[in-house]
Formats: sequence, structure tokens, C-alpha cells
Amino acid sequence: MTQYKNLIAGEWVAGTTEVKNINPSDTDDVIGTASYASVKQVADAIAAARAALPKWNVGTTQLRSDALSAISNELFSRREELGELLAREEGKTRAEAIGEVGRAANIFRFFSGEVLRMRGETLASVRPGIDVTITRDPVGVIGVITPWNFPIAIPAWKIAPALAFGNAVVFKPSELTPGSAWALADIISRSGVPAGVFNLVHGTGALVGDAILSGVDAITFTGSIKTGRQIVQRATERMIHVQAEMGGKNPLIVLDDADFDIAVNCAVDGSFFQTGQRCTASSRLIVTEGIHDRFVHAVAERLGKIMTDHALKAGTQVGPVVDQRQLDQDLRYIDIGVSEGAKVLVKGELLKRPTPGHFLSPTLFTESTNQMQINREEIFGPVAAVIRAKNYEEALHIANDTPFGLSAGICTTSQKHARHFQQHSEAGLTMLNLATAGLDYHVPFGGRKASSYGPREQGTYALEFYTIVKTSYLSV
Ligand code: UN1
Repeated sequence: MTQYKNLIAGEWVAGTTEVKNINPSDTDDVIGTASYASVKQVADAIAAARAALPKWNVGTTQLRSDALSAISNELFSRREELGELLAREEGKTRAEAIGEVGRAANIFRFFSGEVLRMRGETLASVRPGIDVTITRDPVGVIGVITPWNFPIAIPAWKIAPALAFGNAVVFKPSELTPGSAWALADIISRSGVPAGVFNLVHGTGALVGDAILSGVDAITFTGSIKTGRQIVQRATERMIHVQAEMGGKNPLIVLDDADFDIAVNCAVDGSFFQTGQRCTASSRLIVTEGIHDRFVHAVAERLGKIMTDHALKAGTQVGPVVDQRQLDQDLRYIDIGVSEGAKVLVKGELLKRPTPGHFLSPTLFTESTNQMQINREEIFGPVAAVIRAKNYEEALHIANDTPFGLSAGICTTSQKHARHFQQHSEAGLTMLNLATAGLDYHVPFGGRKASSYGPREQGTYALEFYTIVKTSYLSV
């Protein structure tokens, strides 16, 4: 069994408590143990990162590009093995997990190029004999706090730009997925990144997350609204850079004129793949009258055939829920939906499989209203609710009537409605004839309202968070 230690100042060190990493497809399978760092060790990691900054932040363009490229290469060449580890600890299917490792590899490859494309501007001053240059400096030590649902891709899209633009990192992964984080840290530690520039600390948000927040120069977080809000408040108090990506309650509108098969595919994929455990999942299916009945029956029929089973079993389409706590939350929301009067067209069942795991089949509510709790709050499981709409205008109103604003989709063949939706959706991402989840790795990602706070992640836009603008006046 592997012990996932902490990486501090280039050394692998044990922490103070050992916590088991359990396979959600088979709770008898203990994959490894995570060694939780103490508050003092987190402070050591921050100090090591700060001390290492001069080795990394200026004049290291080639070194940084090469290191990121080496990380990418190793991720690509080990994608099957790392995908299996990821599927085993998180519960997404092997194919989904291998795809995620490939995504992480592509992200590092993208940012290994971005290192070389750092640029500034030169302007003439309004005063004669003076030039003004505008350049970008690294921010310093970045705290990276990530969730369990994309345990290698989300760390990649935070760590890659942090390192690319010359920052040092202290990384705390989710307690539920320490194995993928440890594997990534191991790869980074052998990539040519100098000791201390990248540090990994395991532990809880309350202890380790809090200790990170007290010492870093910037914090990037993906996770729940509740934690995100606390992090933003603390970071603002300390006046440090903050970026938080939180939940969603993403609408998928299906209009009467939609291509029927595309619409059904978008709904099934967006709502249920990856067990619905995506902040971009389509949890509200807003369907107009003319197509409603045919559409909900086709989705229900597809759900009846979906195979929910062990993440590593051939043929599994939906893996288990990540842990008992999340399963309890999913079941609680299913009960809430029933008590609120939504109709249960497909009822999620706890499934018995050869291995003990958290297997929950998909749930589809129909005849729900947008005011119901199941349509206001993020469930984060294989549960979707259909809301009937009279026409496009009402559907758009419902789609935007939410505290969230991450992703929003529409299935239609009408150019007029597609264009209007793109302009009037109040979400950070809009999708036409596509699922609300499943994104490219080289373009900006982020939401509005309660979904996100701070600058966008990913693509060239990542520069905004990971650098600080410097304006220099030169009298020559
Ligand atoms: C995707 O839909 O491909 O936690 C990515 C999440 C998001 C990432 C979604 N931050 O689900």
C-alpha cells in the first residue's frame, strides 16, 4: 500500500496522521494512506516556496518551458496507469479517467508554450525622453486548493499556469483523492522544477487549507460555495489575489425545433456522466411544450439502459458516488424532490454489485418548478429535474433565474434563438447543441454570480490571476 507523503522543500516527509484512501467502487479496497501535514509543516512549505522563488521567477524561461513539457510527456506516457489510479480512488469510469489524465497532459503542454509567449508593451511617455514599458511579474507563492471530482485536471489547470508564469506553489488536494495528487507531485518533483518551488501538503481544509491561506500571496480554489465564500472573505481581508470556482445549477434548454437525438444525448451526457459530479452538469432540463413528452420519455428510456457499476469494470457508463457523505446528500435531495411534489419518472436506486460501493442509479424528476429546492441548490449527483416551459422566452427566463451562472446550454436548430440565447444567457459558458459539461483546455473557464469569483482560469486568460502588471518609466 502506498503512503502518500507531503513534498516540502524537495523532500518527501510524513505528516502527523495517516488517513485511508478508499475506493468508492469497493469500500474494502484501501488504495493507500495520505499522511496529513501539520500546521507547522504547511508553514515550512510556504517558507520553502518563498525561499525558492528567486531560482524560478526571473531568467528561467527555457527551464520553465522544459519542465512543463517534461511533466506533460510523462502524463501522456502514463495516462492508462494514472487513469486507473484516478478511477479507483474517485469512481469515474476508466475511459473518463484516462481522458482526464490526457487533459492534464495537454494543459501542461499548452502552458509550456505559454512560457515562451509572455509579452509586454512599450509606449512612448507623454513626457519627452521617457519610455514606458508594461510587463508582468509573478505574484509569488500561490496556494492551490482543489476538489475530488477532477483530481488531476483541476490541479493541472492551476499548477501549470502558476509555474509557467514564475510562481511557487503550495498545493492541497481534496482528502478524497490524495493518490492522483501525489502521483502528479511525484512527476513534478522529477521534471526539473527546483526543490521548494512546488510543494504538496495533504490534510483538511479546516487545518491545512486554513494554514495555506494565512501565508500565501494568492489563493486559487475550486470546490463548494460555502468554502469558496470563506476563502474569498479571508483572502480579501489579507488583500491577496483570489480566484474561486464553485457550484452550478446549469440549465439545458430544449426547444421544440431541436434535433431530437442531439438533445437527448446532451441531456444524458451532461446530467449523468461522471455520476453527475461536475460543477458543469446539466441539472435543470428546461423543455418546451411541443417536444416535452417525447423528450422526457426518450431520456428515461436511455437512463433505463445505463450501466452503473464498478468504475474499472468494462462496460460501466456511470461509476459510483464518491463517498457516503455525498451519497447521503444525493438521497436527501431525492427525498426533498418527492416531498416538493416533483414527479419521479426515473427513480434512483441503491444498487447491489459484487463489490460494496456507493452505487446509485440515475434519477429523473419531471413536472418540477424552478422554485423547488432541487432546482435552486447544487446536488452534485446523478439527479436531474425537468421543468416545462411554454416557449423560448419563458425557458430563457427560467434558465437565468438562479443564484448560479456557470454553464448554460440550448438545443435548437433556430439561429435566431441560438444567437439570442448566447447574448442573453447570464452564464460564463454557453453551449449550443452541446452538453453543458465537457470543456476544452485552452480557452477561458469560469462563471458568474455565485459560481465564480475573480479572474478566469485557463487558456491565455490565466495570466490575469497568476501575474501582476508592472508599469516601468525609463528615462534614457
Ligand atoms: C468539465 O465539465 O469538463 O468541478 C469541467 C468541475 C469544474 C470542471 C468541469 N470545475 O466540475
